Amino acid sequence: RESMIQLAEGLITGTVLAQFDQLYRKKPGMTMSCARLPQNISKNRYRDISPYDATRVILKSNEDYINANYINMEIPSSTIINQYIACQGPLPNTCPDFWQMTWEQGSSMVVMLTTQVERGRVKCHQYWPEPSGSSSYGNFQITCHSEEGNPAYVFREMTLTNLEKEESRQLTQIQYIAWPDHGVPDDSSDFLDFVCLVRKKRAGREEPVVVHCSAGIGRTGVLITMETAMCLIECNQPVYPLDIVRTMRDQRAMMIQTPDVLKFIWSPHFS
Ligand code: PTR
Ligand code: PTR
Repeated sequence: RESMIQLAEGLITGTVLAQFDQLYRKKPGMTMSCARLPQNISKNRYRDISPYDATRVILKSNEDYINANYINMEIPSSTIINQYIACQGPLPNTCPDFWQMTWEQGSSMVVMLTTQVERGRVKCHQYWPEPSGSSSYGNFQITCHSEEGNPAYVFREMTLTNLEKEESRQLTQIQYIAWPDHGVPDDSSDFLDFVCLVRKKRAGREEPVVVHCSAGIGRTGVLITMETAMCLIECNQPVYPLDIVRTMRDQRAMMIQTPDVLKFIWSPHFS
C-alpha cells in the first residue's frame, strides 16, 4: 500500500508520466517480419499491431503464425515468474489458431478484457460457444458449461478437446466487460477486484495465462502491469512502473497505450 501511494505521488507530480513519454514503444533492433508475410496478413486484426519475431508464439504446424507474444514477468528476489501470452482478440479466421495455441502452450486460463462489439465496431470475434453448447474450431472442440457474472465480469467454464488426440482439458475464461471505449474504467476498484481474481485463479498454474483485448496491447498491458505490481508488493519489492512497461515492451511492442492509463492504474485508488 505504501508503495502504491508513493507511486501515485510520482504520477501526480508528473515525473513518471514525463518519463513514460520517453520510453520506446518498440524495442530497437527487434524485427516483426513474420506478421508481414503475405499468408499472414489476414491473420492480423490491426495493420499496425504486430508481434516481435523473437518472442512470438509459434504454432506447431506448417502455418505457424499467430499474433501473440510470450510475456514473462520476473519478480526479483523470489522464484516467481508470472507467465503470460498477450494476443489480439481472435478474428473469425484465427479462432482455430487461438485454440491450437492455448492447447499447445498448456494454458487453462484465458483473460479477456474487451466485449465483442464496442460502439458498433467489432473488437473481438466470439471464439467460444454459448453456454451449454459446443462448437468446433479446426481441430478443437469447445464446450461451454457455465456462464455467470456481475456487471463487471463474466466467468465461463469450458472444456477444450483436441479432436485428433482425443484429449480434453478444463479451461476458465474470465471476461472483464466494464472497460469503456477509448478510456479507463470509471470504477477502478472493480478492475482491482478483477486483477485480484486473476491472481487468485492463477495460483497453482505454472503455464502461461492467455490475455487478450482487441489489439492485445492496451488493456492487456494494464492487466499485466497491475498483477505484476501486486505481486511485487506481496514480495516486499519496490514497484517501478516504468520498468514494468519497459519489460513488457521488450517482449511485445506498444504495450500500454497512453500515460492516462498508467495514471489510472494507481492514482484514483491509492492516493
Ligand atoms: N490506438 C488509438 C491511438 O493510438 O490513437 C487510440 C485507441 C485506443 C483506439 C483504444 C481504439 C481503442 O479502442 P479499444 O481500446 O476500445 O479497443
Ligand atoms: N490501429 C488501432 C488503433 O490505433 O486504434 C490499434 C489498436 C486498437 C490499438 C485497440 C490498441 C487498442 O486497444 P487494446 O489493445 O486495448 O485492444
